[in-house]
Amino acid sequence: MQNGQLWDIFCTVIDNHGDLGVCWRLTRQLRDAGQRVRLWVDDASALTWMAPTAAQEPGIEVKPWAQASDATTLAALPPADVWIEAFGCTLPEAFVAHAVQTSARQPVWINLEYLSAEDWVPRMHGLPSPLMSGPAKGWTKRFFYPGFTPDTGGLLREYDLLERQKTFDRAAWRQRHAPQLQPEARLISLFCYEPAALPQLLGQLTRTPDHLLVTPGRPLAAVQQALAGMPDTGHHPGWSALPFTDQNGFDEMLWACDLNLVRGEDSLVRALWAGQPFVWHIYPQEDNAHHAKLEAFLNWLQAPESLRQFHRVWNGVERGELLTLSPAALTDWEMCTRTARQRLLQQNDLVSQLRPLVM
Ligand code: TRH
Repeated sequence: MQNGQLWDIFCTVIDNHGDLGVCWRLTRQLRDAGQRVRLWVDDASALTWMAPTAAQEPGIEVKPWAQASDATTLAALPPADVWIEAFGCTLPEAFVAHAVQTSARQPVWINLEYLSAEDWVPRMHGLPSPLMSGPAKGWTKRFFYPGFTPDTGGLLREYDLLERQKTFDRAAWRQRHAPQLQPEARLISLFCYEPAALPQLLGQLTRTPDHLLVTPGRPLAAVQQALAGMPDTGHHPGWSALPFTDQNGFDEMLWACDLNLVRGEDSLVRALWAGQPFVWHIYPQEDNAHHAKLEAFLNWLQAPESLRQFHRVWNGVERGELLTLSPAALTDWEMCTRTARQRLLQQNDLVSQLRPLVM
């Protein structure tokens, strides 16, 4: 029975899956911490695979965005204690106006921002932002920045993550998803956009027994396109396509693989929790703002030079040869991930940092 506070999380899906992916993880983790959550989303279609049980989850209601402007819905809606405005999505004006007219005091209003390791993040985290116009003029929002250090909002981490990892049957997963894998071969997951160096990676894989597990959507399309453009040498990379899975299944893929090529925001965090070597394909921004963001992350990670170099070429920051995925490089990368994970495990997770703002 959930009798905690009531949270409204607002999410608009811009492109890709990260906005909803992060909001769904937050929703679930708040519920697991005894809270009640309404998730308002303008396009919930990805939940059919990311969280197929979403509609039946106790303590959680997934609501269509449009209903937040509907007068009949609003009149019957119990007021929330907290509003989370995810990633700068603007709350529907009618929803805000209704709350202003009917509530004695404003809910705690949190502006949840994107994840970054840049050094300005701790300075911005927690700052108030008074509203100067609109129906809620005079109310205040508060910035909440997730991050990698104790002076930020932390990272999403389930209370039972370590337990789930401990009981995970890695050998069975690998047998199920790559039954042909030779004992010396490495299993590599691919969740990316369209990395310029993808043909180079596929070229490397033609010379090894390694196997690439390709996630659906943009990664699969990118692999198919790269393969179509490769010269026919008679050697082919070992790869297979995975279907969409739910978030727990996605995590398990990362735990099972020897190297994870991840992207965006949520899967980066999941790769850290997996503790396996990983490479991040950062979400590209028009003005190349992502270059500084990538460097800041690699600095925080204390990444060895080989990992930095691989990242720069993989992300198109530098042209050149993609470093060979040697066993020595992967051992270094694994050590680096494990150390970073250990540091993170000693810090408070995001939900534990959000809750006191509300109590
Ligand atoms: O999809 P993304 O590229 O999302 C991005 C980033 O969040 C970026 O910051 C944002 O600005 C942009 O979208 C709009 O990558 P991300 O963040 O890793 O989200 C993917 C989610 O999809 C993650 O929660 C894992 C989930 N997923 C599954 O649950 N099952 C699957 O089979 C796959 C492939 C993904």
